[in-house]
Amino acid sequence: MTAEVHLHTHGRVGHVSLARPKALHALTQAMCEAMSEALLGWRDDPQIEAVLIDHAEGRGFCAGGDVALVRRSALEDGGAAGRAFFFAEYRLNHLLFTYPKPVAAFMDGMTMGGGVGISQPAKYRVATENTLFAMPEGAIGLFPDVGAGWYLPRLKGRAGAFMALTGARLDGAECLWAGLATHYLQSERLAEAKARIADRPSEIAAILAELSAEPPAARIAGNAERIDRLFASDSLEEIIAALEGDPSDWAAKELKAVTTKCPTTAKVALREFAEGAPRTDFAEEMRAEYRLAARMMLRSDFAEGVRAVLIDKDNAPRWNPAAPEGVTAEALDEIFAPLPAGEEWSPFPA
Ligand code: QUE
Repeated sequence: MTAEVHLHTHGRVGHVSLARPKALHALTQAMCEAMSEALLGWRDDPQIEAVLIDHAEGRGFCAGGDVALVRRSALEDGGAAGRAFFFAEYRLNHLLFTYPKPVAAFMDGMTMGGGVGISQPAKYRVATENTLFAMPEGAIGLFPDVGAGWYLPRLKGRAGAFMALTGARLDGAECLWAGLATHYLQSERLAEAKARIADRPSEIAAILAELSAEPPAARIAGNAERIDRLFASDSLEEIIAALEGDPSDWAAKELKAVTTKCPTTAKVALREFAEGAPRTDFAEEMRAEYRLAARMMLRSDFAEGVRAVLIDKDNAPRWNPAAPEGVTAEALDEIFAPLPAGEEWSPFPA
């Protein structure tokens, strides 16, 4: 057990509350395993009707995963500890995706990476005026994981490709517009919402609807047409050419966002989304993403990206390859290749 996640029941509701405030509740392996153990117990407990996921103290909701540990593992133990973390995290993601009881996730703050993986599989996804939602892995040379290859290509138009390639941060109103959130509440109503759900877990939908607020206008809606047009291709070079050819200030700003991120991350994301879009089995998605994680965590871009963003904070990563043209189809094939038998990801046994 770990003190970094609080696990309680209130009447007929299981409550998962992230409690690692010094790291903005970024997920560790111990947190993932403790959450999974509780969720498996509640799944099979007829006294439990629903589950709530939120953060306990300080700012929320969940900034990602334990990338410092993964980086250390890549440099010091060949990646074994990093793979063990992703294996446990993706099992939690899949358990939530297949959970037979309603889950409500409260994305009241930063919701990045690992936080996306534990909120998107929830039936009810609550955004607030504090929500900042992103898949920013291009900044650290990783790739959009935790099921992003399932969720993002299912968003309308090319919003998913736009988010992965630019690392765009969506606010709560934009999350509601995109379908990443199902409800928008003022954060001051969250305590009442959770208390009423704990009291009447069969009425989650009505409770959230009743406490919902009118969100402000979603800025991204005004850019949807050009997102769909300029990010239409599955080729990174074609997307960059389209942005270069557009005269708007918006395109110039997004071109800079795309071209300062890791080129290998961008090409992996576009292929990941193309392969993930037609899938019918989420376990297949997580098996594919685990292969990507096992390869991407060992590349020098990941050590360099975490150094630049989280360790030295100079925000000046030196990517290798540095340009899209340097990322070959052969290099991608190696990143996407199956793992040796016995090393592949698998979900919890049914
Ligand atoms: C891109 C990312 C991550 C990030 C910053 C990026 C990420 C992640 C964290 C993070 C932040 C605070 C912590 C922590 C991790 O930051 O995935 O442990 O305390 O986990 O620009 O992908």
